[in-house]
Amino acid sequence: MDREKLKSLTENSVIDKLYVEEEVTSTNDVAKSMSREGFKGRALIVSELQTKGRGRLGRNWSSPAGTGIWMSLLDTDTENLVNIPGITLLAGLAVAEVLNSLSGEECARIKWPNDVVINGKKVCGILTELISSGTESTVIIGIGINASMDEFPEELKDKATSVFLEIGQKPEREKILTGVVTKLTEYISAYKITGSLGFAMDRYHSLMVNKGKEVILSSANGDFYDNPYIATGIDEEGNLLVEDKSGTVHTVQSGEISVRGVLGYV
Ligand code: BT5
Repeated sequence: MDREKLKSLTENSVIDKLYVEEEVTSTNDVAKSMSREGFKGRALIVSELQTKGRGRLGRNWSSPAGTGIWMSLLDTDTENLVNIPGITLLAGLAVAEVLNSLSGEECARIKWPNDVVINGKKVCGILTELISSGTESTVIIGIGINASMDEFPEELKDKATSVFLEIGQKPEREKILTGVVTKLTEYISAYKITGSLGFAMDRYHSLMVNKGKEVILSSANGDFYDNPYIATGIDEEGNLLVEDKSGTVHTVQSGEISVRGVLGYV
């Protein structure tokens, strides 16, 4: 990552601090340490390689060197942040919009709650974490975007893709990163002011890949519900709305449930 090409982020006060690293365990871990050491403000940590990239629920995030955008945005100004899952949705929206403006088409879609997909495969995953100590808290938004890899390890082949494989150009990672961080910080400001996702709802719904589709819900402890449901959209807090066979609408929170399509991942 070329630090020079990212300097507009600090010059335009989108962020207060920029850390460009060669190798870290996880950019979210670096952000956590900074928060514990008393950092105040908004910082971006980006690394060429993560040796222990993390997904949700302790899952692994493959983060090979030089081919992806592995980043965390840390924000200690959380007083007016009503709802952390909403931030994940805004991050997905920002990534999908930036990838679509790069490709000139609406090919990138959001799979609620934390994936961005192109042609049914995952190009980006998001891990939002909240660190609290006493009355202070910090939100850490970890975003992984597969940028220029031309192949994936066996276990990810069917599920993962990259901007290069789908859009056909080796993207300038700094350009995507600058676009995503600029958009995301604007969205977070709007979210803090309005206290709701209302301002982003129409755009979110137009890019939501599972809207109007049959979905299968499953919980972490293996309980299954009355599947399949129809995903009808999100509410202003970012919960998923699903309709069961009798037409009753249920509200699903992101922490408690996995969602997949009837025929597979999407
Ligand atoms: C996620 O978790 O999708 C969140 C991923 C967040 C990664 C970023 S990178 C910067 C920051 N630092 C971190 O340590 N993490 C964040 P989840 O929904 O649990 O999905 C994880 C699953 O995605 C894995 O179990 C694999 O099946 C799959 N996977 C792993 N690596 C992938 C990759 N590079 N591309 C696509 N899918 C991947």
